[in-house]
Amino acid sequence: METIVVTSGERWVDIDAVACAIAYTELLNLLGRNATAVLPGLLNNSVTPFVRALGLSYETTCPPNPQSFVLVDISNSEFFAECVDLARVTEIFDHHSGFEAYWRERLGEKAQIEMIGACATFIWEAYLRRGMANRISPCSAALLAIAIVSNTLNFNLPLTSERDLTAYQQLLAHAQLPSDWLKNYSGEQDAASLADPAAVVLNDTKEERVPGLDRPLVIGQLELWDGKSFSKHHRNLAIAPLRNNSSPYWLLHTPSISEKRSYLITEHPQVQALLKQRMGTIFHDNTAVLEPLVLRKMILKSLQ
Ligand SMILES: [Mn+2]
Repeated sequence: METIVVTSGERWVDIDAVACAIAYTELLNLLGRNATAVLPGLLNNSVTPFVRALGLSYETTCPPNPQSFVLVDISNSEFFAECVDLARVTEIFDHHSGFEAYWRERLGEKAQIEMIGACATFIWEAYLRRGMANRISPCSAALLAIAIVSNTLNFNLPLTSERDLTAYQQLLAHAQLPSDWLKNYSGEQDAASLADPAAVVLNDTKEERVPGLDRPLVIGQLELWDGKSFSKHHRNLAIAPLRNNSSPYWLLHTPSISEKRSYLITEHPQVQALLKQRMGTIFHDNTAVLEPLVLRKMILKSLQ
């Protein structure tokens, strides 16, 4: 019997990857295909207890010998779930750049890689294309809706498209979410992040060479819905893993979604000077505020 595995990255998958894997598996099943969602690694803080309580249905290991693999929310094969056989990837949905040409050449129309706010939007559009919008389960609709809000930081990110907003509004009609869900969801996520900021930053750190620094710049990220809850105590915990990195140049980026701003923290005078020179960023007490909020990759781009 045919077996299709729908999966994403090996480690630290977020709500977008979880929602896409589960909802796309459901769509394939509705279409009479034998598909299984497989999420082998840890789910990150964006998959809060509220989300888990929706009743997530997935496997953590691959069934034996799948005929094909569908990848969601990822297109860099270096980070694919380890059970994926690259030769058997037949379909891919992603909204990260870098591998569009490769997959388009291999899979043609079956590679949907575009820079929009959330991969979940593509999955909902696939339901619409296949005429299955009215058959989606409340759980899958809720997962996709939450994923869109989470990945676009509540529609604040510049990548957010009209398609994300439309998909979100249509999904709400099927999702049966309580009216105060966002307050619950964001509160849970901040509480989890602030309970162990060092762990969050450690798992969300990127290192890149930038002109003007003789060692790589290490940028850690701690995403919060309400940055006002970020105290001096949390801040010291969050920068600890960055201070201990092999490169002396570090920066902590904390987007505060409800405030629609980003906080940048660095104690390094050379990093502060570089940000001032390239982005006009002014630091007071080793902290700078950017409005509206930005993405880490936008900061890195300005520094290149
Ligand atoms: Mn995503």
